Amino acid sequence: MTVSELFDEAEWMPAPGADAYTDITAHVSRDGRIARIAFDRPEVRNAFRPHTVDELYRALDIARQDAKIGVVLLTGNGPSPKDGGWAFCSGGDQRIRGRSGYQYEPAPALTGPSPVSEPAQSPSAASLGRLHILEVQRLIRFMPKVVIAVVPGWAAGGGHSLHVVCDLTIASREHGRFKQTDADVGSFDAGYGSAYFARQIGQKLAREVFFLAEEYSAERAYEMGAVNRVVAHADLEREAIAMARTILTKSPTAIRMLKFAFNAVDDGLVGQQVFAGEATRLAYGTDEAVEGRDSFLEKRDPDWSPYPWHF
Ligand code: S0N
Repeated sequence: MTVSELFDEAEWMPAPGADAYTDITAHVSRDGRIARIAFDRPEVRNAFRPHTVDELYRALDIARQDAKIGVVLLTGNGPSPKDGGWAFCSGGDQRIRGRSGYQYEPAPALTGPSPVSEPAQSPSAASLGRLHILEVQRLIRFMPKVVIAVVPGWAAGGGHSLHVVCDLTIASREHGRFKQTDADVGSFDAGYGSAYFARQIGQKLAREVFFLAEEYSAERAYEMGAVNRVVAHADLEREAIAMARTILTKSPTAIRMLKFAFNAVDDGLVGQQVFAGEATRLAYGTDEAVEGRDSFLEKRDPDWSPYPWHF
């Protein structure tokens, strides 16, 4: 079965555990250095339900922990078998939104209007509902790899927020569309989706995107500074892979430190913690830090004399 019309079989192999996914697909490039993770619900413009978010988190976390992978492509499969429409992601599945978030329901694919139902194993958790797409946002934000939003169609609502939180965005010229529908449906991403978005494109424009909820073409999103590149639809994944390959020619440490440096100013103490963790990891590699460890283990005073106070 074809994964997506833009998917090139020659580039990819299934990611570990990919067979078990129902709502996403997950692949790794044949050299193991790029991950491709895609929403796979094109019949609902790749809207996510809680089960989709669980799978997405798992696939992203597997990519995070794979030391060979340096770049993750996050995209949406398509086109829709119903009407040929394309989507990156249209946010939370409105059919299963309850009063306290998105309600769990059994994993098999949804068709038509779906009443809220509860999984056999945990009825009380199901009735509480969840908004754990925010955990996915944080994983993208804090993973020490570059995450590229590859937008073949609609990025709407919570799908728009996901593209905002990705490090880079590349969009289809013909089908890429951006729309922040949160206020139309009574939801609001008051974190990265809005406040951080305003840091990217400016306050006036960000408020316009949210308050008017109008549709923006890929070209317009590019002019606004919300998108890095706009390319021909047929070339979208090829161009995304080329972008990833360019990033992979760079120093992994430099890219990691840069990502967390860009993040830190907007992430407060958590941003400082993440950046500092990477700095500590670097420091552990020095002879000076090894002397500190060894002196403790050898029950002697440390000898810092070879290590200057830099100026
Ligand atoms: C994407 C839109 C603009 C596409 O319009 P188009 O091309 O005219 O297609 P449609 O005919 O409307 O859609 C085709 C079929 O797909 C179904 N569908 C589309 N989107 C959804 C959806 N989100 N949920 C369920 N079904 C969807 C349509 O119903 C149609 O089905 P059929 O063929 O059976 O009629 C347009 O579709 C649109 O506006 N979609 C809705 C976008 C939206 O409002 N999304 C939700 C926004 N809110 C969130 O995402 C909140 C998420 C969240 O959890 C959160 C929580 C806290 C803090 C932050 C967040 C966050 O991340 O935002």
